[in-house]
Amino acid sequence: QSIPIKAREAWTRYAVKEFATPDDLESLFINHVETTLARSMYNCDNLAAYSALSSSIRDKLILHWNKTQQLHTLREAKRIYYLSLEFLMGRALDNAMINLGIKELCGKSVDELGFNLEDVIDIEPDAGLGNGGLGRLAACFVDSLSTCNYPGWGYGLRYNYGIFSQKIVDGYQVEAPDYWLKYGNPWEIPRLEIQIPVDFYGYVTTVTDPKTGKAKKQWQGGEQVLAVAYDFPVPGYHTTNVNNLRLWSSKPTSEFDFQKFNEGEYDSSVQQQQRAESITAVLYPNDNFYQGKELRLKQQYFWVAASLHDIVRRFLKTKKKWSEFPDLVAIQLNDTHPTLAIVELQRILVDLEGLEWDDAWDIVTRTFGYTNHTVMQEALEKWPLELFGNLLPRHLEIIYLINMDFLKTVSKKFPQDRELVRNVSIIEESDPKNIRMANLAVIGSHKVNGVAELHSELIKTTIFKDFVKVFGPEKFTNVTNGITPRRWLKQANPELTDLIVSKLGSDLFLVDTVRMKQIEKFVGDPEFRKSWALIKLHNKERLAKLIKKLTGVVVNPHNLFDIQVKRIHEYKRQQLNIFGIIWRYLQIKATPAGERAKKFMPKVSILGGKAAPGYYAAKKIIKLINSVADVINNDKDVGDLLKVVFVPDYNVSKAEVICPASDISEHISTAGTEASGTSNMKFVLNGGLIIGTVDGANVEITREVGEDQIFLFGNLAEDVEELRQDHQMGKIDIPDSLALVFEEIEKGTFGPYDEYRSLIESVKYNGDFYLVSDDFESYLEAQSTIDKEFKDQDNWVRKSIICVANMGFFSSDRAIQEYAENIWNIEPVSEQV
Ligand code: IMP
Ligand code: B1N
Repeated sequence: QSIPIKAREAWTRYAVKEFATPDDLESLFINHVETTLARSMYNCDNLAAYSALSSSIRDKLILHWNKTQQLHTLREAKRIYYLSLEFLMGRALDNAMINLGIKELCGKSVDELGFNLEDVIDIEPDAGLGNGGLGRLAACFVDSLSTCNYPGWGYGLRYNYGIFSQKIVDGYQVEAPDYWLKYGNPWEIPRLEIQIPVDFYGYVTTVTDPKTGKAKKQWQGGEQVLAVAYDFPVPGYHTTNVNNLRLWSSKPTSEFDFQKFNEGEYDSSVQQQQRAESITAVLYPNDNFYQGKELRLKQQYFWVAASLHDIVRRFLKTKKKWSEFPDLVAIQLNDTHPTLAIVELQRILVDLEGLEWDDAWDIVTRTFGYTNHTVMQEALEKWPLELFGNLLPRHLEIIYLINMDFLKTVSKKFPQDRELVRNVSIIEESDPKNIRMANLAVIGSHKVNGVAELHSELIKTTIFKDFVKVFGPEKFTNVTNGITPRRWLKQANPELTDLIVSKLGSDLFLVDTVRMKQIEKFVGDPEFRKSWALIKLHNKERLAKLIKKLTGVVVNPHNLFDIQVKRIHEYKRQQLNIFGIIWRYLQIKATPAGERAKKFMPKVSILGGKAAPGYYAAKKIIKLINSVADVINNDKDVGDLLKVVFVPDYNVSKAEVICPASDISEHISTAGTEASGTSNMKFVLNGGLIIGTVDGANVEITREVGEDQIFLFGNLAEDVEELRQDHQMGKIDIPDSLALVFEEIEKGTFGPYDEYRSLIESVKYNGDFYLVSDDFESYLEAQSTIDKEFKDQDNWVRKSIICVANMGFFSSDRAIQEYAENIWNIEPVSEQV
């Protein structure tokens, strides 16, 4: 309901003004301390200061948010809705201050009021609503959508518990729950009035449509829960555009069962309530792995149903014809997790809105785009038909109909090819039968994209090769991932940012990153190189301090920092890294004490990352890393020549300290397995070089920065299949170096061998699926080249500068612009027009 015209003058007169000066901010801050928090200057700690500052900034964001949304609504601009089960946002305060351009102002005010801004920033818990790359990509994308003035919303789930926090106890990973909302969340706007009912289970009936007199299907749900909206404003940089991230929280329809309550059955009376609330209780902690749990499917439908309801409601307000839906709405599926949205929209259009099937399907396919993030078999979602049909009976019917239509056209086009038909079917005719979500996503979208060039080529020749035959290659495209330079350069590395600003004369390169190219011309300036090197040293000192605090290990910031931080996964091959470290250790030990200092580059190996709680091999890798660290760090023979550190509980805010501090970072997945990788981009953007395989975005990074700036090794993707087959036939060749490493582990140097037996045997006897034995020698060779090159510090700094200068391509702004132009067909909207 809007305000009558005659009252609007008063509204305008008393319109809320956003703070603009330190004075304004201080008064607002105190106001929040005294009223919002009900505290005073006598009991205001860092946490209260964080809440008050964040609430003050939130007020500003909300004003911008309102203006932005009004503008987009008024213009009837086409919006992109980015559906992702994960948004790994990290902290919001620092980022909000930077994007609004008020960090200095805030620093002054906070100081005046008796606080230190860095301490206040550090209080904030990470919003860890994601596992790794896929979730952080979604977070970078919403930042870029806002910065580039695109009308775009993210839709996700508001998990009460994000990704678990990792403790290391006796070298083992121990998981602790991450209750990130413990002290409330000043960044969210609860929309308690937006409550969308979502049905599960039940049955399908046939009813007569009163309008047409025709029979039609109707789903009668058996269990209902409510989806409550929580909005997170997403500010852009150098713009007042603020987009929205809407996260859904589940809640029961009626508080609890009164009948049971009155009958004295207190326990069972609250069961229904708990069932509803459990839907958004916790994020599934798997990365690149599919686990067919019913609760996960419930999460997916709950989120998809609420989001589509919201999107459709917003569209209906425009009073446009259904056929125009795709002109106002684009929906991007972040992996197959939201694929049910395709079915749900078809259901809304046919069952609820009464459209003809084919007209509805045309609208659906013009609306959706699908991004694939992995070709790993164990990550592909395949829901058992029974489980699916029980939870969503009408959706199963609709899937059958979609599949029937689709297979009919395929059979017509390829009458002889039974195998093709079998492969592209949504239903896997296995026992028990499965629903292949990737097939459904391809069939229901107008564009399918991979996330790096190599990966986008691979999906066309592997998992989707039959779909290329059916739809032609044009349906498949590439959008190489990117990262936001606001968080990953300006926020994480303020010193380097300032240096670049001082040379380029402005910070425009943070929104137009190809401008960074211009710093390449200062590579010959010794003063510039000196400043560059000094900043790297400062960043390494900052990390050394964090390492000391977290692990007690003292590392020398003048030594080579070699970093591998990412989820622990066999395909990412942390085992290759740790085997290499053991090799290096053995080499040091085998060298006479007097010659060691001359022969070895002093080095700090830093690893970090979480293993999925149920992933046995990954947990063994963590244990091995910690045991090896223990032995090496306490070996007097080694001293400063080699230190090994496992950083516990790797997360976004730690990444912001770690990424600027590398000399070398490791991106060493088996070729063809890492779809893109995005931390590779973060490290290079901060002036670290890379050791890597010819995989994912490493390929394009090499093209941009030049082969001399990267240390590539290992077999190529095109050779992987054959090597695996050789292994299967018993042809496995363990090089002497690796055999030596294995012997040392077998000897018990790092604890009882039984602990690591499975890790070694998977290489020696179980087919070495990840090609550790094939790539080990060439890995060591690349490492030895790094040692040599790092000696020439000046030359190293030149390479570092050339890297940063040429990383402009990897901005998520560029990625978002490609999506906008080639997939979404949306335009930026700005007030100035
Ligand atoms: P929704 O589309 O109802 O979710 O509204 C999102 C936001 O867009 C609202 O909070 C308003 O700020 C804005 N908005 C929605 N409808 C209108 C309108 O008719 N005129 C101007 N702004 C609107
Ligand atoms: O997505 C990132 C890529 O940079 C990485 O290479 C890729 O591994 C990652 C199921 C996934 N792919 N698949 C997942 C995550 C959670 C889950 O439940 C799969 N994550 C990726 C961004 O494109």
